[in-house]
Amino acid sequence: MALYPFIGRGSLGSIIGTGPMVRFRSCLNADPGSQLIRIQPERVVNMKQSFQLNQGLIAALLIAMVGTLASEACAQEPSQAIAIRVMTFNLEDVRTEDLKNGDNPRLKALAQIIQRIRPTVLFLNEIAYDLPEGDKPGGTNAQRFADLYLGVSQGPGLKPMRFRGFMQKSNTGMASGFDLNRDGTVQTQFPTTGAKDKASRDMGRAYGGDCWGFGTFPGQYAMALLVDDRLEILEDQVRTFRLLPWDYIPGAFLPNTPDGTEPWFDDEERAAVRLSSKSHWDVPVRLPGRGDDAQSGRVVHFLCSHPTPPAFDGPEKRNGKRNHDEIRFWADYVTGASYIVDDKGTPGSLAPDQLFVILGDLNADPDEGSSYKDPIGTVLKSCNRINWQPAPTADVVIDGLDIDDTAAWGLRVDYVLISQGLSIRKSGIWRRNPENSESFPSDHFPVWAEIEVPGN
Ligand SMILES: [Ca+2]
Ligand SMILES: [Ca+2]
Ligand SMILES: [Ca+2]
Repeated sequence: MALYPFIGRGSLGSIIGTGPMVRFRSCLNADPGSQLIRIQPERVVNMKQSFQLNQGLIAALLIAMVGTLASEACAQEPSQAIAIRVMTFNLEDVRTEDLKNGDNPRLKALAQIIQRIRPTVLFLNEIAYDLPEGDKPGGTNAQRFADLYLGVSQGPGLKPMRFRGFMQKSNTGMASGFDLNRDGTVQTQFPTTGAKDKASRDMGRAYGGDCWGFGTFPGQYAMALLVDDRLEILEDQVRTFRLLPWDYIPGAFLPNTPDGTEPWFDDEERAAVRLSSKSHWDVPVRLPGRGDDAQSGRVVHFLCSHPTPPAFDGPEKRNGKRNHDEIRFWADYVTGASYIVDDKGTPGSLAPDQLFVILGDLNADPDEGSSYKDPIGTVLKSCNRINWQPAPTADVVIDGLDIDDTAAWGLRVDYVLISQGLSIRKSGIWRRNPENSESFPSDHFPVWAEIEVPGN
């Protein structure tokens, strides 16, 4: 029997969600000898009910389901679609020192939540990019989080998960050498990481305000994409847009001084100022193909970013305007805009036939908050390449929060948005506290979606 690569490794994701017209292929473990499992419609598990179960029961239920399904080997014929579970989670300022070992209590709590949701593809916001030191390469924090926390069971019944971590440089906390916040000084010194006194806080703010993207030390608030380690990240086709000048966008909302008499950035700054406050990534991932033909698997592009919050600025709204244009970039990228150049100098946008998922904390809510010109509602929602869906909702009600709010301060800011050609079978916002905890370990709640990818 041919071995099929695996989606979701025994997770809820691999074994829920078949409709009468669609069959999913799935294997239940990665060991040689894995069998192709065709999921029968009667095996459908109601996701909502599952999530409403006592958490302790979920793992037991999963194990039972896996056992049932694993015994049900089925024919090798290629199926028509694959379900993947995609998740985005702002971890709230995870730092390199938190990743020294696997013992940090807050990170263990974050990992426990991830192990309950069990995503196939996981995008993380606010995890520091570690700089290279001597022979040590930079950007190892993604894999460290994967190995030290997700690779270890975080509770009874929770299986370890194996991910490939993808991480690239971030503009956050990287000095520009310009007085970008126009406070009269070019700040290039950052305070000791973790110092909490007022002088250090002020120094951090002043430093961050002159960086390419706000950060109180180099690499703070970076991003990571974690992909089930049996899926292939097409590394040589990854495109990053960290360096793209903001000024390249036709009609960019570059700010003016509050009295409107002159541009906020002078000519030299304007030519250099970057659109992306962290980075914008297009990470193509190949899903399992037919039989031994790995190349036949569909490719999904994960479009990852973390636009700056439309706040912490002045009446010139430089952050609000940047937030708008950072979000607008994705609509431009998927509809053939001609101004786009990636960090390797290659021009061009995403080919029109490609499948994609936009992921991340976009720092904008379409119906409240302080966004500049509502980039979610006006730009993304009307983009004809995006298959706009109702907002995911939470199954836990919290006083003062709307059912679709993903941040503790009451906004929908975290998104999993799909392209035309993809569909969402189920989605949700996870608000349950970790076991034995009275609080949630981040100021954001993760958003997940079961995405159906058509076969070739
Ligand atoms: Ca300054
Ligand atoms: Ca809202
Ligand atoms: Ca709200």
